[in-house]
Amino acid sequence: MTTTDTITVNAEPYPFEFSPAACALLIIDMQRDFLEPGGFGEMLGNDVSQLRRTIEPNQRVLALWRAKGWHVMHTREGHRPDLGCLPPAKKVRGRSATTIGDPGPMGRILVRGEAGHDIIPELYPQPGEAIIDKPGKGAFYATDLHAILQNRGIQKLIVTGVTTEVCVNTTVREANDRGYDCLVLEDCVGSYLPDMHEAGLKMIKEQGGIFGWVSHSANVLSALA
Ligand code: TIU
Repeated sequence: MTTTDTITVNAEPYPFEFSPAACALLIIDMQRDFLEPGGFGEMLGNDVSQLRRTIEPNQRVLALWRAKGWHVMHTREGHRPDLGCLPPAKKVRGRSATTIGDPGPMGRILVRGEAGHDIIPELYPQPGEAIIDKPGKGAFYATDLHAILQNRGIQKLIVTGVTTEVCVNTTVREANDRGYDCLVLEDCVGSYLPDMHEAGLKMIKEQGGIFGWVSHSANVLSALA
């Protein structure tokens, strides 16, 4: 198999085709503050086990992409230490006593450079894998993701990470409007809220794949076997 060969993955609403040279694995916000017990997510009362079930399947897909030498990119949601890129509306939303920028269980919450903001060790980026720091839910807003993808000739994205209905969904919608085809792997994305996870996947694949495709990591692995 060469990087220009076309690979077909069984998916909904119909098979997803990609050539590895023009496709990136985009792992969304697998950050300690969202996933680890004792982090910001759990502090807000969320069940982090719903996100932690995505770690192993992500490790399998990531290991494969690395072994092949294909494009891997990671994102992190967070803000400058001076909070200059934190909209006041985002700071106060939720009326929580402790919010973004405040001291949290793993450093200042969602602030770049803090321990909780970083990616979990299980999926830690390797040199050469782009890390996109984003202030919003979508990975395209106020980042150089689109420029990097264009410069590398990437047209298709395999999207994993958290959470299904928030940062994954927003990123897939942003990508779709910019002309990218996205395949979301249902076992590699997760939400604190199982019903929102299901709804988030449905929204992507309904209406003929209105925002993209949905499949399972096992289908990607078998397509490459
Ligand atoms: N990464 C991401 O999805 N950020 C969130 O705030 N997600 C929630 O589900 N809250």
